[in-house]
Amino acid sequence: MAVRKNQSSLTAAEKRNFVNAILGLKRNGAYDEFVRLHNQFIMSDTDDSERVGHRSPSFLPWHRQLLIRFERELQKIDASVTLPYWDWTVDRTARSSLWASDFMGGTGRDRDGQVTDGPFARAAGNWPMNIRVDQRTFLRRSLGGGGLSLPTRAEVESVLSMSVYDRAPWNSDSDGFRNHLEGWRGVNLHNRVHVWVGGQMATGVSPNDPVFWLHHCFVDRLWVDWKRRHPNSRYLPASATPDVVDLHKAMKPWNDVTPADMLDHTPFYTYDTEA
Ligand code: CU1
Ligand code: CU1
Repeated sequence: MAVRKNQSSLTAAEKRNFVNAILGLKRNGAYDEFVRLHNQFIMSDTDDSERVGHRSPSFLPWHRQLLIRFERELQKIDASVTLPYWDWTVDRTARSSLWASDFMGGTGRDRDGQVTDGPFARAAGNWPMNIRVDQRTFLRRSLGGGGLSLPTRAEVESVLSMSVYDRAPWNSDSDGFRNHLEGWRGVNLHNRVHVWVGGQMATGVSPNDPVFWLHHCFVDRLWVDWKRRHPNSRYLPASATPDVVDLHKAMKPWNDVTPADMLDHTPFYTYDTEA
């Protein structure tokens, strides 16, 4: 069984294997297909029409399925690899080992945001931006730009304490666990981290930055934590609702995966510190 670990506890070899598997997917084209798919859904997910990946109850199961598929692709290259998670309540500065040159590489340079060290730097030659929203063909970041700070543990706790999964209008206005975690309301957890990293992470082509997977892995882990704290809470909506994915409706673009299929993660993977 695949065990997903905290990125800060990975050995040098585990980091190298993860990076090499990602570079392998970039070379064989599978990586960019994930970027394209993600951007396609960001562009079509809106508050007042069909929404699947974002601004909607299925934000969590949709990204869980995306991560499972990505992790499977990595494992085709190296069966030992699992997705690590980035606990941004703990590793909360640009000096974290997450951003060292043996892993994600660091922030971008002042002039144009270009990441200049690590395996995904332009100079390394292995990380062209093929699926992009502008002409810039290199990975960009501005860690902590704009004076933003990452969410704190207390802020995470305040969101985990919400017992209702989601509520009408089932979009970015909703008052419930999903929308506060996604970040359109309240303290803003998930969205804020995208903006804190900056560069491509603040756009629809955010998976161009490999830290996307570590960020979403932690968001997924928070959903696991929430479920354990609220054993009587359920995914909502439970029945057919216009424009959103109810418990038993398939999530595009996958015709055979519903939120109900994603509620229990343990057939697919577990987290290192689960009780
Ligand atoms: Cu997303
Ligand atoms: Cu995201």
